[in-house]
Amino acid sequence: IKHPLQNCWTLWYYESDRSQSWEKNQKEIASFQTVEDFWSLYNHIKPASELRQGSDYSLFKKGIRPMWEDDANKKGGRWLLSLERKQRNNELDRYWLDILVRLSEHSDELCGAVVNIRQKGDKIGIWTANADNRGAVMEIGGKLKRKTTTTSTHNVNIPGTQRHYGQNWFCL
Ligand code: M7G
Repeated sequence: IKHPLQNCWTLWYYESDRSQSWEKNQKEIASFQTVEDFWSLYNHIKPASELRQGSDYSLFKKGIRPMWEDDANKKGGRWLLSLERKQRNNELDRYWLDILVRLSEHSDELCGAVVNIRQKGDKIGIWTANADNRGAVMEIGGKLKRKTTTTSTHNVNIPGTQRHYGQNWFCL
């Protein structure tokens, strides 16, 4: 007997291809709804640290696209964990897996999580459902922070081109 999760989740993979729009480069890989199916998917794919630079994995509840335009994300925000370049070797995969297995703990308040593999430094984002629900947002951030060795928490308004993220995105 398999152990069901509270939600069905979908894994997406983004690979940069300049001939196509950002949205078209987001590819749905697979969905799962049990602990066992999560592990068989996880064991089958490359670890995030081995993806090509510029790629992302996103894990979102089934039916939510990993983009800010989706209705489920519009009112949300994100916690962002910015890693240093050297952390790709020994910490990135551990942080990402830890976040994946704990996503369902807050499933009402979370939409998903994203890992960006970038030359300038990898990032892990936790996308929350409603940035006005400050209590839930802070609780999620607190748990995330206790698990990782990052610097202090502060609000950010992401400037310039990323203004679409809105003012409700947080930085850890
Ligand atoms: P990123 O991949 O989140 O981070 O955003 P990066 O700057 O470290 O690479 C890069 C670009 O991808 C953005 O400036 C947007 O053009 C596009 N992009 C990223 N996200 C998350 C979205 C999204 O949710 N919707 C759309 N339409 N474009 C996005």
